[in-house]
Amino acid sequence: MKLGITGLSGSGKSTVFDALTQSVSAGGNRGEDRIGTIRVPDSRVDILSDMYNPKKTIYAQVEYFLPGKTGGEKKRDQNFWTPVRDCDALIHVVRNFGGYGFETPAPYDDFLALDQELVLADLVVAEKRLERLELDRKRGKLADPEELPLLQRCIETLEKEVPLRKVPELADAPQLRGFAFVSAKPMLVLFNNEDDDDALPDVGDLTAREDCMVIRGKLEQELAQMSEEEAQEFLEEFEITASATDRVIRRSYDLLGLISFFTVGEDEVRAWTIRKETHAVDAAEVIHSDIKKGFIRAEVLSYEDLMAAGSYPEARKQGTFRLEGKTYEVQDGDIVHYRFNV
Ligand SMILES: Nc1nc2c(ncn2[C@@H]2O[C@H](COP(=O)(O)OP(=O)(O)OP(=O)(O)O)[C@@H](O)[C@H]2O)c(=O)[nH]1
Ligand SMILES: [Mg+2]
Repeated sequence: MKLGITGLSGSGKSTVFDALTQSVSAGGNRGEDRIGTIRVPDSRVDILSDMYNPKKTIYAQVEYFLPGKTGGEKKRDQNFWTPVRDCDALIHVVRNFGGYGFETPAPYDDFLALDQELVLADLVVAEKRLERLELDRKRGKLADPEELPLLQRCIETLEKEVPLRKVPELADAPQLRGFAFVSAKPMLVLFNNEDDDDALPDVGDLTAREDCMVIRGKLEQELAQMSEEEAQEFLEEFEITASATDRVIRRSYDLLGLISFFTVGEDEVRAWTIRKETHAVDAAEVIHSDIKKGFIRAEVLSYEDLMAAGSYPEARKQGTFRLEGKTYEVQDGDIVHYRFNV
C-alpha cells in the first residue's frame, strides 16, 4: 500500500511525514522525494511470532510518499501530480494551527482549495483524452464505446467542481483506471491541529472513499523521536491513545478496504495484505503465483479460534479448523495453509 502525502504549502506535510515514518528531515526536503516504509503494527503478528518462534517475522508494510516538489500553489502544474498518480490513496494534510507568522487557520477553505487543484488536474487530463478520441473518430479509428460516455460524465462532474471520488461509478470504472485520476483516489484528510486541540473541523458529507481525522503534527513528530519510556509518559499527558502511525495506518486500511491474513510456521510468521472479499485462490497469488496455479485447498483457522484452542493441533481436535475451496472469501485474521501442486 502506497500513500501519497499532499497538502497546501506550509500545511505540515514534512512534519507529518516525520511523525508517520519516525524520521528526521535533515534540514528540510527541498526538491527531494521522500519515501518511508513502515511496518503495520499488529499485535496478532507479535503473538503468533511468540507462539511459533520462527526464524523470520514479517509484518505487512505501508509506504508513505512525500513528493519533493511542493511548489508555490501557483507553480503547480500537471507534472506536479504525476508522482502521486501511482499511489493507492492520498493523505491530505490541512493546516489547523496558527501562531506567529501564520494566518488564522481556515481548514475548510484550505481543504477545498487543494481539492480544486486535484479537480483541475483531472479535468485537463480528461479533456485531452476527449480531444484525442474525437480525432480518432474522424480518422475512422474505433474506440471502446463505453469510454466516451464515461469520460463525458467525468468532465461534467469535474466542471461542477466535484472530485471523482464522490461518484463511485466513475471512481471505480475499469475503463478509466488507466488515467489514474487524482481526484478519484481515496482520501484520508489529516487536520494538523495545535498541540492542545483535538477537535475535528468540518469537511462536509463524506463518501465511502473519504475519511478524516485529527493529527497534532508537531506533537506527534516530537513523540516519534522519543524513547519508548518517554513516549509513554507523553501519551498519557496529552491523552493520546495510540501513536499517529498506528491510527493513520488503521484508518487507511479501512478506507481502502484492506485486511490481513497470516501464514505461520517455524521458518516464518507473516502478515499479508489483501482487499476484503478476496477469494482464497486470489489471495494465494499474493504469496506466489505457483500457489494460485496449483491451488488444491486452503486450510483455514481464524486467529481467534487459534487463541481459544491454544495451539494448532488442539484447534484441529476442536474442529474449528476448516478446509476451504477456491472461492472462499478470506477473512481478516485468517491463518491460512495452502495445499497446492506445481
Ligand atoms: N504549531 C504547530 N506548528 C506546526 C505543526 N505542524 C507543522 N508546523 C510548523 O509549520 C511549518 C510548516 O511545516 P512543514 O512540515 O514544513 O510544512 P510543509 O507542508 O512540508 O511545507 P512545504 O514543504 O513548504 O510545502 C513549520 O514551521 C512547522 O514547524 C503543528 O501541528 N503545530
Ligand atoms: Mg515540506
